[in-house]
Amino acid sequence: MNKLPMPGRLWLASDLHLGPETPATSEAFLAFLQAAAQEADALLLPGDLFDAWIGDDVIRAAPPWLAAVLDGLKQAGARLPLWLGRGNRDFLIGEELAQAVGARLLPDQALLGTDYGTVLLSHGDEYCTDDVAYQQFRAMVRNPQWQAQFLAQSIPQRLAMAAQARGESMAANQSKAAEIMDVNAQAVERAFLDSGVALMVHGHTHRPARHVMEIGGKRRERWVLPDWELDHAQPPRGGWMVLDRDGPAVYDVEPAKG
Ligand code: LP5
Ligand code: MN
Repeated sequence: MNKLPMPGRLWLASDLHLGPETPATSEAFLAFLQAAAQEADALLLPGDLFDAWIGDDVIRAAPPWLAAVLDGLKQAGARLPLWLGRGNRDFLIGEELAQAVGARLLPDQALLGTDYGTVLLSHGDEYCTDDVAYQQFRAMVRNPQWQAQFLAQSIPQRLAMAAQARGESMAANQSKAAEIMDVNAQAVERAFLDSGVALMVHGHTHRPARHVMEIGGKRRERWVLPDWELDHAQPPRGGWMVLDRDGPAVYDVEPAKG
């Protein structure tokens, strides 16, 4: 794995799940982007920025909610290094989107050379190996042939398939045991040993936490980023990580007043 030099004060946020039905979350995210542009040295968004991403070609005729998000990303991308990762909802993010907003794409497992040492950053879904049905779905949709066939369909067809997949996913999750939808301890251990890092950061599970453990005779920390939900949850929630020479810290977002 190549290490990406990532000096200075990093801001990280994942699992925003932005879409046409998340105006309050989008508004909080746009404010967050502006704050990042002022205070951070780089901004990293390691997956599920979008609720469902059906292909970069949607930006050519972006609906208003998306145009606003793209505009905010573009303004941020013009002021600081902006990195986009792919999650399980937006695995189809590609170069067209990245270029349009002045971002670079993160590899699925990114080694970051930070002022706090080397950090392993990912979305996190790859470590949920107990969720066999999900891993089968992941293998299918990560297959380049499947992606080419999916992208060859019209936007309305793809939107309909995405809606169906979201519905089936929500139904499937109702009947899964909670532990199955968390990371697998061996998968985490392997990631620590293979990468050699002392700090791993990911999102996806919506279980924000700091886990301290010893693996291979070395102290390791796994930090889980929070998801954002300022439209349909009471109380609204969301947050981001600041990672600098002093290590990681997580902050809650403020819902917009008004
Ligand atoms: O996303 P979330 O939080 O609900 O649950 C995830 C896992 N589910 C997914 C599936 C996505 O939500 C689907 C939306 C992707 C939109 C992208 C657009 C491209 C369209 C793709 C069209 C096929 O990631 C869920 C995990 C959970 O995280 C916790 O880790 O458990 O995994 C599943 O729910 C997988 C299911 O168990 C089985 C697969 C259901 C989808 C079936 C696809 C049907 C396609 C129909 C097309 C006509
Ligand atoms: Mn996710």
